[in-house]
Amino acid sequence: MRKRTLVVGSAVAALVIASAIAGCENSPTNGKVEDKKQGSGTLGASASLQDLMKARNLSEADVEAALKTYMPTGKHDEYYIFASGGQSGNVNVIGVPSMRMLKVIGVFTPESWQGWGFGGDGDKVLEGGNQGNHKIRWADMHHPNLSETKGDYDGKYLFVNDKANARVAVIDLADFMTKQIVANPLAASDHGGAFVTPDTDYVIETSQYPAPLGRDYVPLSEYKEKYRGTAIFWKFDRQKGRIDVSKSWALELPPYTQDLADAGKLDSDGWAFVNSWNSEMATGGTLQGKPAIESGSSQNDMDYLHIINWKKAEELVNAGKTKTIAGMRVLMMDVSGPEGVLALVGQPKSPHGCDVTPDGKAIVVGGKLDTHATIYDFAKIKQLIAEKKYESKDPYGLGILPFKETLQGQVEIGLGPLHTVYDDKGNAFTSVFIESVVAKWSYKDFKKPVEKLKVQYNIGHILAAEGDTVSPDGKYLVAMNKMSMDRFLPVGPLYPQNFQLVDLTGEKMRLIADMPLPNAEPHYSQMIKADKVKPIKVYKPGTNPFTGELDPARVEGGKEKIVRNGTKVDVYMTAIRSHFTPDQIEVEEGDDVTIHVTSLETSEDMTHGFTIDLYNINVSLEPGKHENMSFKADMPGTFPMYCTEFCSALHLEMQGYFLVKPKRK
Ligand code: K7E
Ligand code: CUA
Repeated sequence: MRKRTLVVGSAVAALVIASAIAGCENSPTNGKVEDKKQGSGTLGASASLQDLMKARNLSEADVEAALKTYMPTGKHDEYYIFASGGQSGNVNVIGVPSMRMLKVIGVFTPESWQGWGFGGDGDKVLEGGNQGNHKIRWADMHHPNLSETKGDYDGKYLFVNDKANARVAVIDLADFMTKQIVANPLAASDHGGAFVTPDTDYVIETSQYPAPLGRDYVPLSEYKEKYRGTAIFWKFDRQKGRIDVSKSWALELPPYTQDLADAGKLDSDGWAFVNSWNSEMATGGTLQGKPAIESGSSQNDMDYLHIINWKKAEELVNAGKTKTIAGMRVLMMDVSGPEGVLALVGQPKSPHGCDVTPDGKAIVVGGKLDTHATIYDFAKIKQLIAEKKYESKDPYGLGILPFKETLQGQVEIGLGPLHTVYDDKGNAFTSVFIESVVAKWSYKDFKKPVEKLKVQYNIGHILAAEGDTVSPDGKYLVAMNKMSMDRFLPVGPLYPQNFQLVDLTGEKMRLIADMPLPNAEPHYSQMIKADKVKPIKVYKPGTNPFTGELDPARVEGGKEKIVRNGTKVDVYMTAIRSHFTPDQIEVEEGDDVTIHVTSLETSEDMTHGFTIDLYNINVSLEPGKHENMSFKADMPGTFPMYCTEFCSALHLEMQGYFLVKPKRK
């Protein structure tokens, strides 16, 4: 007890020293001795640190946590978190250790500040995510994944999945903008994505709820025969920074509900692993007196881990051993099974999480209804498959490996282990949902958890600094909690989620900050060293961010014009403090209008916006950016158009008129 007081006491001493130093540098009374004697630093003339702690009811541990997370103005965080925005469909960018929100990247859902989805070129990206003729403008985002080089984050791209509508998006970290959305033509929902292979050759997306491939109507009575899972390997073209749909392919999977996926690395490079539940193939039917899927899918003691040799699958695909379904080349189970490209091994009851260790030698799987983390030995799996040592086959002819012979071990973790991340010292950190703890254990010697840290409350995913790469940093971990209960001011029955930052530098894990997530349920997130991400500050004048090139319709100062061709009107416009040129546009009802606007600004953080009242047109014009907005002038009347960003003292004056003359009757 005494010792502890001493240890944390030293943190307070550090704060006193730190504040005294700050006082010397900044205070106008610099150098005055009596100032330092009071020990007040910049904390205020009357309050000493002890008084302040008393007044705010802070313990020494609180002060130490504050010291570890406080970011003085102008100083930058050490890490970025790229967090799934869950049902918001967008990505949250957060700084660590301050846990300050830095950006919300518009991805699947229109984001009005960024002018994302309101008439500009971003609409074309959103269109890419339509499923058939269905325009989808939201997502249930689960797993963001940063691009990797040799198994390490390279800070170039971010990939995210949409569980509800089976889509994957590509975000370029040069400007933190979404560049592409691809729609899965085979599956109706996804979950095991978006996970990248160690050099980002592929972005993996595996389905969640089985459905006929291509989503045709098939009655549920034919579930076993016609419903399927799938794994798409989206080919990523790094040069172009886009997924190349034509070079992408898929695997047919059995209709066990595939859950999470991870790509192998180092020793297991060339392989991928997908866990699943519902080997029972339950389909519910509660009105007919059948058990709900919840219990129907929890009958068997074992479900299946899917093991995919994707390097070999790629060869078979290139050799034309595929069937084309909904435009996608699919390697069917009657080829992949006998070729040993797809094999199964048992997994204890209702598994969740599927996390390859940093050395690539093992795969760790949690069990929602099991108390263990199960650690599979990749070398053993590979050997058994090479020797075709299957203990049995599933109804689809897929070989099932002998469970016990694939294991490195199992570790008793607690109630409801889910996901696992790693540090740089051979430790694994597993989120334990029911018990609401982070369990720390060694994946080298499978010791019982060496430590458990209570978190508030009911942790889902877990993330650590570069904690799923070949070289984790340790240092920080975040518990991504599903419930916040009493942690924050009440805001009605829908509570924020709670990110809790954990300091890993000491001997024990230490909770040092809470952050409410008010815009949806984040599932996974990743944390990358900030200096690996190198965003641009301004665009080269006339750049279209969606092509990355100078736009053919870009406008130079002095070349603004309005061109009419029949009922087609093209407006070539520029924006610069504090006016649009032209600032009067008159068209006729029914005209097809395109406004091409280039920001002529070249200085950092000098953003304009452009909107036309009532026309649902709104774009953001960062310096140098070019946008094209096409719409039908179907609403006659008088519409002010203006800049939506407070850009200068005369920002309010940055306006004009868009007039639509009614058709003569
Ligand atoms: Cu929420 Cu990764 Cu979709 Cu677990 S998943 S928590
Ligand atoms: Cu431009 Cu306000």
